[in-house]
Amino acid sequence: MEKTFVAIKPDGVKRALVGELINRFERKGYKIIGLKLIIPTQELVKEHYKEHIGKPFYPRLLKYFTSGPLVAVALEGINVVSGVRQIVGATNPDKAEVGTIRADYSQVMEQNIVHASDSVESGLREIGIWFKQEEIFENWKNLSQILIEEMQ
Ligand code: FUP
Repeated sequence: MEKTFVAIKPDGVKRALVGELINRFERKGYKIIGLKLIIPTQELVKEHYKEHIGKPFYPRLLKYFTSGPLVAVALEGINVVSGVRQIVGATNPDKAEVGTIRADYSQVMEQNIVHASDSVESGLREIGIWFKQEEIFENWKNLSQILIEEMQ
């Protein structure tokens, strides 16, 4: 089963949108396998965004991510990486399709409210960065999984 990493960024937490945003993923049927509130260290964010080191927007990105608690979420589901990226929408909220989280809840790319892994490999890598092994709970089935299995 595919896994992905989502972060409700500090602006999402400050705007009291945590429940609303997590609900978007839960109602699709994705299973939460990891969930916590965390103020990341600069080192953690540097590891997470290592492909952006040296880019002009990087210092601001680092400041934004460490500016307050964020909610780290690990999700599991069928094609969950691309499915979550669809729900989240394009990086720039101006370009994001109406109905996606970034289009509906944000105005600028620098505060685009959520992060979602962009590939299966990134998902596993990012879950490994943000969660300890004992913080991941995979060995249970949510209702969507049970219903999908019943049809097979
Ligand atoms: P995404 O995978 O959609 O989160 O996008 P990227 O990995 O390309 O960018 C990571 C974060 O850097 C974005 F959420 C917003 C920020 N960013 C900027 O602030 N300016 C840019 O030009 C590109 C990205």
